Amino acid sequence: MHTSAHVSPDEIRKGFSKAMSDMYRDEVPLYGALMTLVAETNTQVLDNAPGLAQQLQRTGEIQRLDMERHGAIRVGTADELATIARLFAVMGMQPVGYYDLTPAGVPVHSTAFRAVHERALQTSPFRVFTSLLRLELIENPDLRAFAETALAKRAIFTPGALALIEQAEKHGGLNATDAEAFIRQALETFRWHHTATVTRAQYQQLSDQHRLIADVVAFKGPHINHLTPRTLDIDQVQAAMPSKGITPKAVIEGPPRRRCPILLRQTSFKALDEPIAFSDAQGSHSARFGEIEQRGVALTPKGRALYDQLLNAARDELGASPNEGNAARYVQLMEQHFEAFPDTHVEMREQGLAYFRYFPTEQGLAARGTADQPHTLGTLIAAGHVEVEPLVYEDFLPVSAAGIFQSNLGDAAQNHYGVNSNRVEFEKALGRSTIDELGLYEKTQQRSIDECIRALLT
Ligand code: OOG
Ligand code: NI
Repeated sequence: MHTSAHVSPDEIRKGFSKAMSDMYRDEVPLYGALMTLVAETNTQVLDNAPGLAQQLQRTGEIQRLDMERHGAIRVGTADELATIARLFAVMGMQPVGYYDLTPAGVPVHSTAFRAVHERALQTSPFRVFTSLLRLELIENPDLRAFAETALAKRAIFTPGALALIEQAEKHGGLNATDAEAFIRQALETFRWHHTATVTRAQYQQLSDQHRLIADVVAFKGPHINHLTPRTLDIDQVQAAMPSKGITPKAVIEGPPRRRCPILLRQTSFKALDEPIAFSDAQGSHSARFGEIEQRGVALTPKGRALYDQLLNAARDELGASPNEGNAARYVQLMEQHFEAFPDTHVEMREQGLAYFRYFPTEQGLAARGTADQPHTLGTLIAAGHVEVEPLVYEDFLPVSAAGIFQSNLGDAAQNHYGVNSNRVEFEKALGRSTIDELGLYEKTQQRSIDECIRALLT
């Protein structure tokens, strides 16, 4: 355990998230424009919906909203993944969930590093969607060997970062000076490089195999490819983006617009081509894009099954991937199919579709120990002694993630890989197992129930 001389991992994560955001805003000015737009929209939404403000106040989300963001990186080898896991562990981030993107033609599998306890999430909800390239999917043996050699040669962590990771592991934490140095050193891994490690022809070969393969193999490190702020109204931001010179992708990924948001809705805009110095010539590469997201309530296995069923039905009926041409029809089909998903928190709770958090109210605390005080959760809620709030979804969605990847890879990249998802292989590379996100939601929900019982009934 870390001693009092150690900075809490949550504080390191908070500092790192801020440093990453500052670096990205300096490098990608559109990210700054997007942050401003999201902040303006969030203020407007909260002004117009006092109920929502109250809900987010109670769950603590209002305090974390401005610093809330996720990023994404892609690594090339098992070693890189295992070390990134150790680096994130210093900041209290653990691998949650397993996402297989190969069915959608993206040659990676992924996890999301994030804090796992509601108190830690409250200090900093920073997450990093981390993908491992599946080199075995390169068919051409020469190209595969070339990619393996190029990756084996690179060192994506600074010696300083590696030393501080070891120190944190050995001593159970870092003091303030070392934590600051760690943030600075760790940031280097995520920085953009204007130079590539390969020739322009080699880059082209890798890119012809898959744009993503070139993005990982041709560079010195796993540059952060987007940083996503959280908005309270994604449709409003999407509609306002063009007026700020930002062109969003055709459709918003995830569930349709609803009164009670569920899971996660996301949209992104394409990055510009950026000049790159290859080892023999000038060229360009585009990798960095922008994304926004709106988060809703986390779903139980039953709720998630219903979500997947309705999403698949709408997509099957569309008969093609959503794109510019069929966007309006897609939205219409999604709205139509999702009519089968209850759109009040009461129904979702009664039908066991979503997770919630329970909070004792003033009224409940005042009635503590009185003769007519209710004694079950249901009756406490009915009497207004306990308030129920949705538990926010902290994770990602594989179909949405594939859509985000694809929108930034261009139309050429539509391979279909006939391989199986391989969680075992991924976890072997990672050096540990991934955490089941549903168990985390279940525990947070239960802790809030226990706390109500403690505060009101014991
Ligand atoms: C990650 C794409 C997925 C999301 O929010 O679903 C993602 C990537 O492009 O590396 O970030
Ligand atoms: Ni993202």
